[in-house]
Amino acid sequence: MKLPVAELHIHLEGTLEPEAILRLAKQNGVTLPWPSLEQLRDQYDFSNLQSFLDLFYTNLAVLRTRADFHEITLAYLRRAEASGVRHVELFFDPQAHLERGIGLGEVIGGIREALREGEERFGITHKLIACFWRHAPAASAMEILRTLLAEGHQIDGIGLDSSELGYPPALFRAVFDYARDHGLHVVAHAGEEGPPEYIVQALDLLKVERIDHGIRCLEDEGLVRRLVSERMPLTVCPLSNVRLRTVDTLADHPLKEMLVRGLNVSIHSDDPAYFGGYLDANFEAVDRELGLTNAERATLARNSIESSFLEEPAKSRLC
Ligand code: ES4
Ligand code: ZN
Repeated sequence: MKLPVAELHIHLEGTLEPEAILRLAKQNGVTLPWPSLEQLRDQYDFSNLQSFLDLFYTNLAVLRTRADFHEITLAYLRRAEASGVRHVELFFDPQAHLERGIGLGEVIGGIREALREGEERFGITHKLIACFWRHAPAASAMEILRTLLAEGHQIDGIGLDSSELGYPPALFRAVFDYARDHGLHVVAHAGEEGPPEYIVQALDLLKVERIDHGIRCLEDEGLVRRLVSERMPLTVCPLSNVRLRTVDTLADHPLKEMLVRGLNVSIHSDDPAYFGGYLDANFEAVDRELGLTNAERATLARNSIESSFLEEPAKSRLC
């Protein structure tokens, strides 16, 4: 992939490759339910979002120290450079680490240091986005957000992720109000497994600047028209959608239809170590199965940069 692209939908914890999981488990004295690479790899057949999240959260037990977070962030950036990524907006789940007794300073310190190093070594610029779990109480998100700000941890925005069904964005209205009032960018996963109504809530109640996934918007004509007229970015993750069975096969993926409808879509990799590949693999798979024109390829790449939170003039330099 030659065009410059921005990776706007990637969970740091989702870049943890099986080999790294076993190596860190050994190094940190952590016992996992699957001791060999073969047994671990056997777990990667998902039936829906929750079946993936169960594995994803279990594997996080191997991340213990600031050095671990530094190492996996730098490993990701090295891989990202190879796939043409010029700017990354990295998600991480503070609750996944706090609940295991790992402090915010260890997590964010390790990540930030690697992001700075990655910028020097690979020229990849970055933003860091703390995602809150929608399956946890909004009060937990609010408490952590207050702490992040009070202790001066460097984050650029907040997001909302984890199990979607049954946890409407409306629950997190106060958290997002607080984040926006404190100058943070705001995004939310919506319309991955959840209904179009969740996308509407994310727009109206959380006032998000981007929707992560959003593919179920196509079930609501009025919503599609609104998203088009507002040029609302939708960060679509094709391989993720196939592996979590939100679409049957890549050939059935609505990405092309979304482009044709004039939606502001871009391609991203979500949890590349779990879903079969990084940004380049997502582009290649879409190209192979849906057949992109040169103009569509250029539009997808440009949308990713325009939808980023990069400030000018850095943004224009990449377009
Ligand atoms: C996620 Cl694919 C996906 N959806 C929702 N939350 C997530 N956290 C990590 N990957
Ligand atoms: Zn995601």
